[in-house]
Amino acid sequence: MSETAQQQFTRVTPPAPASLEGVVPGIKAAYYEGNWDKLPDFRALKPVGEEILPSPGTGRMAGKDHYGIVFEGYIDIPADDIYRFILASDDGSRLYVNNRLVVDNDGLHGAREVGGAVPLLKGLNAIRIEFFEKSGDESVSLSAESKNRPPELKWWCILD
Ligand SMILES: [Ca+2]
Repeated sequence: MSETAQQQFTRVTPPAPASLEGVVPGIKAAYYEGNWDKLPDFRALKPVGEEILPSPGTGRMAGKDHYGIVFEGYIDIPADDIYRFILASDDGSRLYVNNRLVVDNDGLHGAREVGGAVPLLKGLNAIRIEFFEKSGDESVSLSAESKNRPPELKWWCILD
């Protein structure tokens, strides 16, 4: 565990986790179309479709060019701890945990992993991943590790 993560743990009060009530397995993927060189402001755009995926991935946009995906859901964290998330993508992506930016992997690039650490409480914690693909190869995935017990990433989301 890095020194930065230890310092963050002492400074940051982890937010209260959400409850399991009213959630279903999977993560919500909202699809967007556009030709970008970096992540757009998705909140100002209208999605062209939505579906629930077992975990973050290119879903129904696989093989296409010029698109973006916003993933929203929760992960079930097994114990209070500092978790290091590794966000891999081609092209750019960002990870927000409990509305806080944890990993910035934005820009045009081939498959690239960027990590970031955050203290989390046991239970459901909110995840938002923004991702875009310009052209060529494409991928997006998230993994996590911790000093004690690496979590299996089980995804949950709220149905509209
Ligand atoms: Ca690409």
